[in-house]
Amino acid sequence: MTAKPIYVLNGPNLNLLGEREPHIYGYTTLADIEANCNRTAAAAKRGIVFRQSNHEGALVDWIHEARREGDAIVINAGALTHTSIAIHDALKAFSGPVIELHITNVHRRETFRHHSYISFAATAVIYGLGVEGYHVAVEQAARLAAEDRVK
Ligand code: CA2
Repeated sequence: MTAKPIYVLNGPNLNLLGEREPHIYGYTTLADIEANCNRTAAAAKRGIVFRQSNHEGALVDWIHEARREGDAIVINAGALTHTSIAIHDALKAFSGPVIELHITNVHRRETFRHHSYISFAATAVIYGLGVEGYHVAVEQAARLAAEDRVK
């Protein structure tokens, strides 16, 4: 069967990467990250679907789309990580590998960032590697998908 793409989904405010708060998130833009993810996926002979939204429902819809069209999900849900049972429930309905990703080490930040609804539905969690985490996440998502790994 032909390999389906890896969905790389980004939540609220991540469109501001590289423009605001560079002391926390660095100077790399989301477009740069998308280009890097494309390179990483291509090396693993995969495609990616790379998206960002500031709206919870859009992310839920894309997770549903990935149930039909994708082999794995990498998700940085932004602040929705800490609040969204809807994203948790949608991810639970996805049978392939899910990698939760955060640019920063959320456990060194405010306590409200320490809890994640996404982690309950994730295969693996990567945080604190900066934007390089996307590369690691896509590489590992491709590996897990190639192994036909389910959650
Ligand atoms: O570390 C991460 O990747 C986060 O998911 C980023 C979220 C934050 O709410 C999570 O706790 C951790 C925030 C993304 C907002 O990104 C911005 C980038 C530039 C300027 C302002 C916000």
